[in-house]
Amino acid sequence: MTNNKKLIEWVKSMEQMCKPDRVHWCDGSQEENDRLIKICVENGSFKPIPKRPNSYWVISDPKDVARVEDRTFICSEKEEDAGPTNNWMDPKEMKKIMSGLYDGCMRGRTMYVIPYSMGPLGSKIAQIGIELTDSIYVVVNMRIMTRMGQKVLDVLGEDGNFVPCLHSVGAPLIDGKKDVPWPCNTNKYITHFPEERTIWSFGSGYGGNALLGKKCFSLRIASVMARDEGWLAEHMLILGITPPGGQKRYIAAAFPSACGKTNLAMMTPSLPGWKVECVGDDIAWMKFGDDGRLYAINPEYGFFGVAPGTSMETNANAMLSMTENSIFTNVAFTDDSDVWWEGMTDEIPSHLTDWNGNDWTPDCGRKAAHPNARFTAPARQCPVIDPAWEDPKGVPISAFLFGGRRSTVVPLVYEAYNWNHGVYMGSAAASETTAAAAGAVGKLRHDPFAMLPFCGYHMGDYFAHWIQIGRMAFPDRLPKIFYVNWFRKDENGKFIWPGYGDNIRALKWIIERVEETGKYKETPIGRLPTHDAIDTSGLGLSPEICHKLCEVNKDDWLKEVEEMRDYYKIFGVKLPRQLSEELDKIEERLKK
Ligand code: TSX
Ligand code: MN
Repeated sequence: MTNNKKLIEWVKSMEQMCKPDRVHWCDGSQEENDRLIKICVENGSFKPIPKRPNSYWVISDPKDVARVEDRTFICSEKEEDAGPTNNWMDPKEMKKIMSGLYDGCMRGRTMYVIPYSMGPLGSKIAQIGIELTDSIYVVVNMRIMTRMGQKVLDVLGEDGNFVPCLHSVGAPLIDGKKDVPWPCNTNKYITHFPEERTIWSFGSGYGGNALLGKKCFSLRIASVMARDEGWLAEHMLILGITPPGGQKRYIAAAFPSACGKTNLAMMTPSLPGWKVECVGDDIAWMKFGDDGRLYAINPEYGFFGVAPGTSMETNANAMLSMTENSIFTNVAFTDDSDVWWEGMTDEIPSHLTDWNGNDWTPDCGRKAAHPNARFTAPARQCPVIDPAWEDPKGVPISAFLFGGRRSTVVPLVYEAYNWNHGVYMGSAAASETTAAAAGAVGKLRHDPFAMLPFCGYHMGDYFAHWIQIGRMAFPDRLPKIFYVNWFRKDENGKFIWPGYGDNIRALKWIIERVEETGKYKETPIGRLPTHDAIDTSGLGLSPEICHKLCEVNKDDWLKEVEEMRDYYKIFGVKLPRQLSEELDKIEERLKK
């Protein structure tokens, strides 16, 4: 129930365009959820997983398994506002094309109205969205990933503002056509109208294409809001660290894909007495508090994590988060009715039903789970969820981390000299490609701030916004900025850093730097830990390895500088001069 005129009018006009048989306003109740899931179980698209109460196995259309970056558009009024790293189309032209596709697209289906809040209800940092969708899969996933239902309409009130989000799988049921388990359309559009703060998505039912609160709203549209309003919407995990007997600190970290962001967000530290707690694993919204510090909320309510590679060894807390009330998409199904994926157990089942619904045996030469298979799990079920994760004022951030997957050159951890140098580090984030991504393995891919596919405007303007944030606060109130690399290898291609829970050793130095006690040496690229400053007790690392992890090779870094200079060219005149100056300074220091 709502008296919000703008909302009622918008739903009416979208209904006129999409022509569903029915419109259902979601209240978010358990009964509603049970009823929707019952429909999916009866039509065969969801399969219950008896070992995991209220959990379901879903397999998608094999052609609808991931975000579609080449079909993702930023439809700003001016092309230059989308920038060189986004696809652009004129908003009027895009609306015309998509209105044609949306015309009657929900025939034979129900249009669900999903009121949702990104962030704790009523928080000053939170925002409200309304997603219209013809997919029950989307409704039940949104109920895990966001705070959803009537309580959101209550907060919205009569004249509250919301981001309108229209979603259709683009598969009307006409002339008695029978439904399929995963309806979708080969013609896909994921579009954003930044000036209007509106999202239109067509043709896909999967994750980031369809759960519009996540990448579309919380990153692409929110990044535009944040630029205009002086805050930050970032692709960052948030975690709390408590040293033995010490003060708790919060850090936020951005990494490109395949760096183990979710694993870091809920890691089990290997150093005795240290505690790590999770506020969020993917997105951070940050605003300045009255004390001049940056306060972060996790706008999400659940985890939508990559399943393959997740195990009790790599991420026990993620495994324990998905024991109930969870949805598994494109994983395999075991003969004793549980889920399975590559990397979940040492022992590989002798028979499975794979993510295509086919028989699978270890020797069949195919993967049992799709590499991008996902679990959707409520954040509250994480054993190390932070006590403040729902605090409406957010948590104060003491440090930002950037990073990437680098087998050479980049040390384990180093600190920026100042804010602008830290912004440089964020802009320089890059990762070597893994087998999980398409294309050549081991090639360096730039992904500044891990935001390349998620920034709703020109990346050069985004860098300038980060520089601007640094001028909005006293320097001593701003988070310190660090760059980390867990993925250094030796000559034989073996990882030299143990990673995972042992990353607490790098985080310990970061915390010590926040407290101004950590020992460091000044190098051309930033402050590096002195050779004895990283606690490597019990690791059995050789002195050569320790040295390699904390050294700067001038020749390698001069090449790195040239590479960055080249990369910066794509941003043209929009590259803030402060960043080319930081690059000049690094080069000067290297040549001294
Ligand atoms: O998530 C990872 N992290 C962060 C953990 C908190 N991964 C997995 C990346 C793919 C998602 C890592 N992989 C990390 C890491 O720190 N480090 C590595 C590389 C690595 C892999 C295996 C071992 C050591 C390092 N050791 C053995 O297998 C025994
Ligand atoms: Mn992400």
